[in-house]
Amino acid sequence: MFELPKLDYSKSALSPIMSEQTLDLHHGKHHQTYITNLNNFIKSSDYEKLSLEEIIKKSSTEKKAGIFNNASQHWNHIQFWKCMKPNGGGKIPSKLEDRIKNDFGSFEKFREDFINAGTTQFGSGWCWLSIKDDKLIVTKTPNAENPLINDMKPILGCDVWEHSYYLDYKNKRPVYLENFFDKLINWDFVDSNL
Ligand code: MN3
Repeated sequence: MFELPKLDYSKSALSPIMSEQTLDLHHGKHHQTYITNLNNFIKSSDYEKLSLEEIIKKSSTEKKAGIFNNASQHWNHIQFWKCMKPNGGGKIPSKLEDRIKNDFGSFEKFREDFINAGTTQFGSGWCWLSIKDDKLIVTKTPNAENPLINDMKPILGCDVWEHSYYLDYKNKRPVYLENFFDKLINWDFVDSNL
């Protein structure tokens, strides 16, 4: 049985960049619903004993959409909450900065690529910084999809489903992404995923 993880910060701690109301709904309702659905789907099946990552890969291969969508969204949100912290953004650890400069040319280029990926994801989905073949890469995915199924290791993800920003930013997804990037990202957590 999977359970809703506690946040490392209070629900008002990211305000006004991400409001308490958004976190209440997003963490307490949306994320909880994915977990409830996932638990119901895998109950008494051969998925029940697997780890979350194993469930994601197996359900993707077997095209079990109900299991995949809810398992992948559970993984995505666990990481998303950890990718943020109060007074985030700012200086990034030098090991991560060096790799970003090496693989994107500059930190600014990486920032632009990441925000652009989130902005251009048509409809619901995610934008990511992942490791693929030992290189950092920015991608976007639709709906619940996680880069894990394409042999990438996501180290930073941003939720661009409307439930993630509509209360705070209405239709202005790019403004949400800029604020997420500049004021919320927990770079120490991203660095720890390298
Ligand atoms: Mn979400």
